[in-house]
Amino acid sequence: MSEKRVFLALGSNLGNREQNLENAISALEREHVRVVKRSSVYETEPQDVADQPWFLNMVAECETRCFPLQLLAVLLRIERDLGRIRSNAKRRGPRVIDLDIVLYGNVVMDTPQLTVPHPRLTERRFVLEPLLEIEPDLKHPETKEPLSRFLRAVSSQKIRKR
Ligand code: A4P
Ligand code: MG
Repeated sequence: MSEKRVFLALGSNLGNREQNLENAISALEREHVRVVKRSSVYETEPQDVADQPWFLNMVAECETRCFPLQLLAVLLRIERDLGRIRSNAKRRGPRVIDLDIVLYGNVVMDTPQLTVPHPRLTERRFVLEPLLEIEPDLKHPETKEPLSRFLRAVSSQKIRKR
């Protein structure tokens, strides 16, 4: 299988957030997910969750030979290795590291384990802004709309470049 271009969103709002992002990037490289571009790191107001510390978020453009579900398994393993604890009580709780597949080439899929593009991509400034920082002309693979079109609607969400 040829190399696929994927965009991953990284987030952390627990512990040494900066270090957690760095550790995740190093772990990806060890797993043959080659990071070709990385956005700035942004400090971002929590969305859709109450009473949580602000996040550090960034997006990494990567090349990999992993199929989508293989890539997801790699991400879940890295989250676990970096000390993310999953429990029902803590769903959507503060996390050491969250790794999401934002885009996987032009793949569109919706299965119980994995939805690509990420279903909340267009509603989240903390994903859109770093994504468009590294690839300003990206289009939604399903609708072909320029992703930049969605920025205006999320402009009230507070984020700042580090
Ligand atoms: N899953 C499905 N699609 C994907 C995908 N494209 N990428 C499944 C990654 N995973 C995907 O994820 C639960 C399951 O989603 C995975 O096991 C996988 O099978 P999770 O990371 O355990 O769940 P979560 O993150 O606690 O909940 P959820 O609903 O996925 O939340 P989100 O959407 O990830 O949001 N605010 C700021 N400022 N910055 C943030 O980073 N993050 C969240 C979490 C909320 N608010 C935030 C931030
Ligand atoms: Mg996640």
